[in-house]
Amino acid sequence: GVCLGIAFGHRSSGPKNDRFAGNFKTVIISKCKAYLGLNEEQSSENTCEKVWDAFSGAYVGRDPCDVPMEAYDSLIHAVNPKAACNRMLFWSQTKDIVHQFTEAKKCLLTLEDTLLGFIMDNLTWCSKNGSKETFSTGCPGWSECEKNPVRSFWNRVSAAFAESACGEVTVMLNGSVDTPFRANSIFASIEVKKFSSPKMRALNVILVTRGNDTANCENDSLQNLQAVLDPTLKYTCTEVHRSKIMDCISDPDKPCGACW
Ligand code: AVW
Repeated sequence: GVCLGIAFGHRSSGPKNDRFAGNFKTVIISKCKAYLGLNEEQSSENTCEKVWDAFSGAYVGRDPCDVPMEAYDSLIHAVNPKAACNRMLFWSQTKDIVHQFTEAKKCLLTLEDTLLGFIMDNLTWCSKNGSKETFSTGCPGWSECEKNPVRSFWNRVSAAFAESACGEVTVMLNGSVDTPFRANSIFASIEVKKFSSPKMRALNVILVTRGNDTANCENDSLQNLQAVLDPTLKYTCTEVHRSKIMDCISDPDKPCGACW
């Protein structure tokens, strides 16, 4: 099932749209079942069918540049994920390392380790005005139009994930770029705005560095982050060399607490 998902995840190649359409549902259902099988989460016989119905209902038959994030409201309500207090890991410009990390250590989890994030990660989809089909090629790119089905999905699930944030929250940011806290990232434009105390207590930034690096915890963009953050939240920032995290990932005996 998971392999099938990966096989259909590429945008540039793949079968023609009309042959793909029926398979996209199969990909979603099989990734959904694979996730539920691996994660002891309470679910019923028809959970994955409900996910498909709510998911496809958001964009099927609609113009691929006119799917607002609210279209996925009923999907969020259908799944209603439970928050993992003190274990939530946000990220921006650090996708590869965070997912290697959560794969190796179970102490923290990202949006892509939750049901909806897991199912849709690396997939592209859209429909057309008046169509009943799902296509996975010829869909608008991320920035081609704002209200495309993929971008609106990630905006909506990210908002829900951040809204549920509780206790101590971690974010891994990239210290090898000029602007680790990028204004039009999902983390800055959606997630940070949803963080609120007292449910959430603290935001702990892990700034991943690589020696002679461009950014440190004093970076201007991180000053902006502190300025826009709910002032009653505690804020910390720790610079951690990438190799220290990589060592931790490759050593199963190293507990999470030893990674930074
Ligand atoms: P990111 P975010 N063009 O690393 O904070 C194409 O900046 O946004 O992290 N694809 C894009 C673009 C773009 N301009 N911008 C974003 N993407 C896609 C959910 C692309 O697939 C989690 F909870 C890229 O790899 C994190 O805390 C991905 O979005 C947060 O949102 C991430 O861009 C990460 O989003």
